[in-house]
Amino acid sequence: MAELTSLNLISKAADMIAAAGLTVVSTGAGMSRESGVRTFRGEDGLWREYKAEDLASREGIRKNPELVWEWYRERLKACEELEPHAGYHALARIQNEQDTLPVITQNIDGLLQKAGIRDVIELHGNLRTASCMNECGAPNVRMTEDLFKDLPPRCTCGSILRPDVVLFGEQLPQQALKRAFRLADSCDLMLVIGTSMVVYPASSLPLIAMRQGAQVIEINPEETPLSSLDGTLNLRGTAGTVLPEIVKAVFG
Ligand code: BV8
Ligand code: ZN
Repeated sequence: MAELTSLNLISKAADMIAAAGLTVVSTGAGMSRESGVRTFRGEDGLWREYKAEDLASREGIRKNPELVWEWYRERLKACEELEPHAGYHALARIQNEQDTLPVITQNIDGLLQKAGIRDVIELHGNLRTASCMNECGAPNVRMTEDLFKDLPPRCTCGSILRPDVVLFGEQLPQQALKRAFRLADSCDLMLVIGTSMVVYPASSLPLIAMRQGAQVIEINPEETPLSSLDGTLNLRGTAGTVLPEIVKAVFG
């Protein structure tokens, strides 16, 4: 019976995607789990060893520049070596078939772009560049291997560099955030994939969508605060398995 229900859920999700005018995707760290990127809160989560604020914050960089830069070097290396899994290619297929599928992401790993997915809205920045901690005006620098020769990497002015990710306590890039809010406010359907719905303001997007009448499909092996809301269709599974099944049901 359980098998049957999940098949029904897949075909229900497929019908919703086929019928929706504008579908928007919102992804968190779980979307990259099957590509080998560690999540933040899972059993092997990055934050098992460290507290988020101790690393992904200005305070953390000031207090522990070497540790924070070691952490980002490890994550950058992982992102460069890892490949997008079948769930990413499924999203790319929906985008190609429906020619619009804006993808909002909290992730900084660049895997969406690596899968050829266009129209990616990076709410929390990325690991492509780094800039001066003291905002001296020097141009930002590309995050390449030689930047990590001596840790922490320094700006031409002598201050420490920081990766161009959004650190805790920092405002999100205004353009990206405004567009994300507009999309949440106007979509017919939001696919929410692999987020624990803890970090704000990204976590408010599915709620804004639901409030204006959009349907929400959550793809996550675990419950989140979104799961129990009336407007959520819960697909209790992983991105790498569920997304390809939905795409097969929609496009054959
Ligand atoms: C801001 C970049 C305001 C860096 C990141 C108290 C209450 C509420 C809010 C706050 C508060 N105190 C402070 C705040 C605000 C704070 C916040 O939300 N804190 C949280 C911890 C409570 N937010 C901020 O500071 C933001 N800025 O609000 O600015 C402001 C206004 C004016 C002036 C100045 C400032 C900035 C937040 C951005 C922080 N940067 N990332 C980096 O990555 O190193 S956050 C980082 O953590 C990620 O980007 C992501 O957002 C978050 C992790 O969450 P998830 O992606 O959801 O990942 P997680 O591991 O938690 O969950 C994974 C999920 O996947 C799980 O559900 C799991 O079941 C599922 N999963 C696992 N495997 C799979 C899967 N799903 C599918 N398939 C699988 N295979
Ligand atoms: Zn500088």
